[in-house]
Amino acid sequence: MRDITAAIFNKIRQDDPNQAEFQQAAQEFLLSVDKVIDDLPHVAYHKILDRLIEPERAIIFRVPWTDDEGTLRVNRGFRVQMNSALGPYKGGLRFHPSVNLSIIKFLAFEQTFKNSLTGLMMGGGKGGSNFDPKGKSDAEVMRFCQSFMTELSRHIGPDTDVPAGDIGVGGREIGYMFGQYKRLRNEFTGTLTGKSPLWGGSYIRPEATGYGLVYLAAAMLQDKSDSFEGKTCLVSGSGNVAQFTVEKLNALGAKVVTLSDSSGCIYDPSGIDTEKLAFIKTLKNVTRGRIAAYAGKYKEAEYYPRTENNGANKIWTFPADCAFPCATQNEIREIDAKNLLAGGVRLVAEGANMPTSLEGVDVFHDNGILFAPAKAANAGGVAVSGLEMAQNSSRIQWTAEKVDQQLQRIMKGIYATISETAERHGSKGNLVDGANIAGFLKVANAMIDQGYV
Ligand code: NDP
Ligand code: 2IT
Repeated sequence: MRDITAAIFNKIRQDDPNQAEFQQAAQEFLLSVDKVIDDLPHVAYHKILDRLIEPERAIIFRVPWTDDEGTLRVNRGFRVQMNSALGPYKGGLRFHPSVNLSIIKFLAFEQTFKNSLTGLMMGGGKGGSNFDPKGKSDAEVMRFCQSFMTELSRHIGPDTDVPAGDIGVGGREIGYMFGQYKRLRNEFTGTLTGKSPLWGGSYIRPEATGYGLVYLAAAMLQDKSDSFEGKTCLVSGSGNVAQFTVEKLNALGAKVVTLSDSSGCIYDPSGIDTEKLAFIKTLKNVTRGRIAAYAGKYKEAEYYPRTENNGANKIWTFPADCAFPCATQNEIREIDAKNLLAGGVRLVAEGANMPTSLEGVDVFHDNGILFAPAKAANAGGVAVSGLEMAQNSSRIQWTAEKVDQQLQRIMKGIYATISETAERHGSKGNLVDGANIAGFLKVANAMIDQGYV
């Protein structure tokens, strides 16, 4: 790295030595920016990197709630308002026991550049809690969401900060949080996205991340005069992003043979068709069961409980053409990337945020794999959130067809932007560089225009 980028990275390591995930996201970003920084003396002059790595605001708060036995429980809540150069802070809320400041900061940092790539006017933010929704009753989830929103409501608003869903936060949680926000503020505004289309949500928002991921990957294939027809695909996770990734891959003629959750994965060589996907949606969204039940119902499928098999993740060992990690960060490490190559994979597109380690990404780049990084590939979700904000501001609702058309336009535009940017800066085919540089330049120029704030 050049002196200026190395100094920033060292500062992060010194100031926040325990924030491994934030360091990883920042390192990946800085390695790309390093390739252009010599041509951007004004960016150095205005100390853009020094300012970008520091959240505009980070809020940490206590969330007390009562379980069904009447016992008081206490969780920790977070909202990191990373950057508002391009619009109100925008980004999801994650409820998962692993949530800490490092994870929320890395997600808010990524979100800033992802939102920039969508072309919509949104800054970057992220929040959440170490609350674990698994095994909790609806009433417990509601009381938690109400307590969480009671504090969060002081910091958000339709022109200030607009949260949405992420891991552990779907339509149910957004509904409870919206209800509490409305009650506290006595106003019905678009302060959260991912609402039900019955009361202010956008059509296609639930589908948007998975559909958008496949639209972007299809554009990559089209560039090589190829398509999804007849391709075998690995998808990890089994939540919101994974489900609609499978749905769109099936629609485009591909065959999906895997899904997973934190307990293990299933391999179904005959393909997860529409009927089987409907079973997954009920299992995960309604009865909130485990993926192992799939192999109980469909005898052609095998279930593999999660084990630490030399550090390798079983799901990436099956033969396929394409892989879509849609569960969580660092689910593809170096050994997994090598396993994917050995299994014949030629395209990897990230549905989850930072699912591939830096070493894993190097394996893909060194071997000419078509690789789409998260901040471009999964931007469809937040893009339709931006369209939900636009619909809320004008108090109208667009048809599903109109939103889907806009989503396709945005994802094709993102692919064009990042591939052209990579080529222009001497990194042809390296979409990590393309996404980081394109996302960064827009935020940097906006920050310069707005002075030292
Ligand atoms: P969901 O909660 O709907 O699903 C998450 C899935 O990932 C579940 O199958 C879950 O398994 C699995 N998972 C979660 N944590 C872990 C873990 N530590 N180890 C292994 N498996 C895990 O979340 P989403 O589908 O919304 O999110 C998935 C990914 O996509 C995340 O990285 C998120 O940040 C990203 N994303 C989401 C967007 C959205 O619009 N929702 C937009 C852009 C990105 P289990 O049930 O066992 O926990
Ligand atoms: O990571 C993400 O982009 C999301 N979880 C969606 C954010 C949003 O505001 O819709």
